[in-house]
Amino acid sequence: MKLSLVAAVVVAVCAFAGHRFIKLREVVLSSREVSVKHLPNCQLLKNLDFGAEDLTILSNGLAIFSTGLKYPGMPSYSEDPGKMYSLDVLDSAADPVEMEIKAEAELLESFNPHGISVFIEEDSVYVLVVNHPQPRHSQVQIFQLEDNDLIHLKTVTHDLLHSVNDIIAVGVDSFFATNDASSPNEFLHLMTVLLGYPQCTVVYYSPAEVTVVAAGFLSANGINMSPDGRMVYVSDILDHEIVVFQINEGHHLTPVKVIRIQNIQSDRPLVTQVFADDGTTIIGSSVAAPYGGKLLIGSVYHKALSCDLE
Ligand SMILES: [Ca+2]
Ligand SMILES: [Ca+2]
Repeated sequence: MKLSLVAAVVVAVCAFAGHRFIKLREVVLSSREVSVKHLPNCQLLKNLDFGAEDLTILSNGLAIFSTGLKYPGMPSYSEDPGKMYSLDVLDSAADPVEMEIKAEAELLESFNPHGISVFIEEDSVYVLVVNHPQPRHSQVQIFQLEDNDLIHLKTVTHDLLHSVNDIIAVGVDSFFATNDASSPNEFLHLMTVLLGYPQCTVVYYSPAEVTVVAAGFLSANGINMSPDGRMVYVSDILDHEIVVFQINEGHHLTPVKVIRIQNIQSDRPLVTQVFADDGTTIIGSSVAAPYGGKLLIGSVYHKALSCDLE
């Protein structure tokens, strides 16, 4: 009797492990083959040699890049602190220019920028930057843009903002933020991924209120907002989906749609693929933004690319 119980437990554990193994292969897209699809006139952007994990383009055509991210488990080819660059997308002859950051030495020396977002109020442009001064430590730095300089205004930290990847600003110092790990403890987060137990969150932050507004992501990464400010889009990079949320009162998010990105290499993909590369031109792309017929593509630790959208 005891023996059959042990055998049943062993079979159940093996079945679960097998199921998780197959699921994990799906999560990491282990069997995917990338077929190259290029756009016309793609050019690597000068000066961006250590990644441009995130970028955003203002309505006047000024693109802002966060570069030089050092992230646990990812390659990094520069020991220097991260930098911010800008590029006038409307000037086809222009190259990205380093932005001068006016801040205390401590921030400059440990600057490790990740996701970025811009908020415009009257004539002032505010740039909000996720920063990791140490591994697995997150803060949001708020700057004001003046000419090509970033004037430091404020540092935001909070226990709920523990593994921030990206933000979307809704005020000078209020934003939605994604956590790409369920915990700053690497082991605990890894267990949630291995067990398929989605625990990552989206947090709303304002000086008056900080709250989890959406949860249940395996790894919440990019976040953006519809132009009318009513919808928020969150990409879950391990679940291969984009969840569309409606913003409700109190900034709570109600899911309205999940866009599963599947069959992306087939003739009938559910999303339109405009660019794909096998790593020959750009490795590990993390962000893309269109402007005036151009598409800018950034990467976690490699280069950045400017292409014509057909
Ligand atoms: Ca962003
Ligand atoms: Ca990201």
